[in-house]
Amino acid sequence: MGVGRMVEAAHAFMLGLVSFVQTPSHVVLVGLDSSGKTTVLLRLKYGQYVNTLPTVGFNCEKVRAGGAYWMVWDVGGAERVRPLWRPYTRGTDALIFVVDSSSDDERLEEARLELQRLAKQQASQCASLNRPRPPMLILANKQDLPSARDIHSLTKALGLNDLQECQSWTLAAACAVTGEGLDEAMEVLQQLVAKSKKVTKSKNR
Ligand SMILES: Nc1nc2c(ncn2[C@@H]2O[C@H](COP(=O)(O)OP(=O)(O)OP(=O)(O)O)[C@@H](O)[C@H]2O)c(=O)[nH]1
Ligand SMILES: [Mg+2]
Repeated sequence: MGVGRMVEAAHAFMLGLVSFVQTPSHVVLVGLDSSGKTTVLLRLKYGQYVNTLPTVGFNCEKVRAGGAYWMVWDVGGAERVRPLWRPYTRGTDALIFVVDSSSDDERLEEARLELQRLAKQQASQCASLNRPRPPMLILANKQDLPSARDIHSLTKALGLNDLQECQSWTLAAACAVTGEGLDEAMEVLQQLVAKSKKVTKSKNR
C-alpha cells in the first residue's frame, strides 16, 4: 500500500472513530408540508438532490453538517400529522423550522401560527423538564425561486421578533436543491447548541 493510501485509510479510520465517540446532537425538522424538510435531510445525508414524496410518519438519518454530527429526525408537515411534532420535539437538542420562502401571504401566516404554537409548546415542555429551550434554526428554504422573500421580509412575516427572549433562534437563507447555505446554517445552529449545552452543564453543577 502506498503512503497516500495509508494516510487516506488512517484518515477514514479517525473519522469513523470520531463519529463513533462523538454523541450526535438530536435535531428535529418541522415546518409546513412541502416546505422542503425531507429534501434538506437527504441533501445533508447524501450531498446531492434527491426526489421526495410527502412524508408519512418520519425519516431519521445521522449526518455530519456545520462541523458536527447530528441525528436528524424529519417529520411530516401535513396538517393532520402536525400533532406528532409534539412528541418528536420533546427533549430535543435543537429544532429546524423549514419555511418555503416563496410562500404566499396565507401560507406564511399558517407557518407563523405553527411556529408560535411550537415555541409555546417548547416553553411549557422545557419548564416541566426543567431544562432550557432548545435553539431553533428557521431555515428560509427555496431561495432559488424567483418569488422567494428575503430574510428581512420573512422575519417580519413570521413574527420572529415576537418570539420570547429566552428562545434562542437564528434565521438563515438556503436552497436544499443546490445545498447553498445549508452548511453555514448548521454551523450557526451548532454554535447555539454548544452554548445551550454549556449553560445546562454549569446549571447542573
Ligand atoms: N425550487 C426548490 N424546490 C425545493 C427546495 N427544497 C425542496 N423543494 C421541492 O419542494 C417539494 C417538497 O419537498 P419535500 O422535501 O418533500 O417537502 P417536505 O417539507 O418534506 O414535505 P412533507 O413531507 O409533506 O411535510 C419537492 O418537490 C422538492 O423538490 C428548494 O430549495 N428549491
Ligand atoms: Mg417530507
